[in-house]
Amino acid sequence: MTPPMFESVLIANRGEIALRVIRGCRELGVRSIAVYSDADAGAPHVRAADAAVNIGPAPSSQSYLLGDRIIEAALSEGAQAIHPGYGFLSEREWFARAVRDAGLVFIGPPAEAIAAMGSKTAARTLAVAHGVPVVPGTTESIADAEHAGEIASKFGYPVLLKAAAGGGGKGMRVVREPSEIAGSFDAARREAKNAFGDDAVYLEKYIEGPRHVEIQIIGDMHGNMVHLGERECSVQRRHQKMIEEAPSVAVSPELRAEMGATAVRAARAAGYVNAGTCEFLLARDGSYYFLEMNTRLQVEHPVTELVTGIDLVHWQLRVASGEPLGFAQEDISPKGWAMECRITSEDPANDFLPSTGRVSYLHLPSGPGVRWDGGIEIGSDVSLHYDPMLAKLIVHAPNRELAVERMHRALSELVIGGVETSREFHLRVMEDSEFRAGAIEIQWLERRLASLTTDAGTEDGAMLAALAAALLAESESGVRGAAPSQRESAVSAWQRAARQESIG
Ligand code: MV4
Repeated sequence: MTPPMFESVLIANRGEIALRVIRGCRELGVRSIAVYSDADAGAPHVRAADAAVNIGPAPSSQSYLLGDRIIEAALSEGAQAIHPGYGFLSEREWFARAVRDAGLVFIGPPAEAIAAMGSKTAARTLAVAHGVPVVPGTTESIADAEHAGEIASKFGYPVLLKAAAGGGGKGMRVVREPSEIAGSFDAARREAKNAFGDDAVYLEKYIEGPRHVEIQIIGDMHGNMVHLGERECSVQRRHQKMIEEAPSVAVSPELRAEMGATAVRAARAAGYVNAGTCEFLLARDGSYYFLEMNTRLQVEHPVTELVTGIDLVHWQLRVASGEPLGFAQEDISPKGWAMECRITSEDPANDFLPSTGRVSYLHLPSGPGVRWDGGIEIGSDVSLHYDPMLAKLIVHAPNRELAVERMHRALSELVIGGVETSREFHLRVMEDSEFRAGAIEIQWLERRLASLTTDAGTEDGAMLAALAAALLAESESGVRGAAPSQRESAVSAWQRAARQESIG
């Protein structure tokens, strides 16, 4: 007997992810209840939902982070469950517990699983106990600088000091020489104390030039758990991912099966249910190491949905309501290639400075293999209250080369007026020879950034005139949107025109 689906679900989030979850609810016949801050009274997610509740002023500390108020809203609106999205309350153990204690279902893992993966050293210990490979290093925190020196010598330089309470790269320090260990240890401790209120620091061997590869898993309440393959997330800047893809050029079917089984083992060890992601470093020599587990639906989940055909939000709702998983491991294999660009209100020409303003114009890409998961519309106010991610542009194509070409085409259709965005930057990445060759690792973007953002002169008059001339020439020759080889000549026509303009 299949248990009934929820009648009504509250979505404790905003922006694109709130809309994504509302869409999933609607498709399953579930009534959706939005929450919103004063700043979001006119936001798209409020109108998209079947009902909406104001939860406070604009700052998220007075609205989207107020767990008790959100639970009250869920109870008063008759919801049976709360979907937290990502960020905000999604990985707070106390919130998952409070939702459960209020007699509601938290659409995510049990509070105990969030706790088990919350401390990085606890997660490492759990992994080791279950035969999941981790980077060589300590699991205990290090008492003093002298001890740090002894351990570093034992593992060999370079080493990486990490905050036990950390994650997301805060409080990390690379140490390349014995002379630096004492100073770095003290600094790492201070940083950890400031950032997390906990000065526990541990040490790992530093892996040079790895890829960030993560495995999506999903489990039900009946002991079934599968992995949905990997996502390649190496294109990041200051620990903010910018482009994600599935599959990864570095992962063979054999490695996928092995890392997938490893991720399922780690998740099972934590008593995991619902959707989650195990993060790994994939080293140049093909060895891989478990880093941490993200106990939520992630921003980049759509690339996995596109290559597996599995709707992760549907299955989050289904397994949370008690339904068993409707597919087994052997049913899952990635088809084609998916890629996602995070469209943020940041100015790449200005060191990715956040840009604010009102969206004055919006033209969305469409056509074959294009998906837009957005949270904005014309008239939306982009403020500094919330995350700068406005939307995700996702494409699906038969192979990576075609996915890159399709992403370039889709980005070139996209127009956002009123705020600076990362669109232009993404266009340049799609044209980059190293990116096109798949030669990416976690330091790639920061190394390549200068050449991707310089001669970004499209804003000066000469370049604009040149662009207009080139576009006119393209439209006359019908080359815009044509095959890659032809587009190459359009680019050089553009460059020729630009050069002539600057000479003339
Ligand atoms: C590492 C590493 C190299 N060696 N650990 C960064 C965030 C946190 N999740 C772990 N991180 C790293 N741990 C060892 N032993 C390099 C990183 C790292 C990184 C990892 C994933 C994605 C982006 C990154 C950017 C810089 C450093």
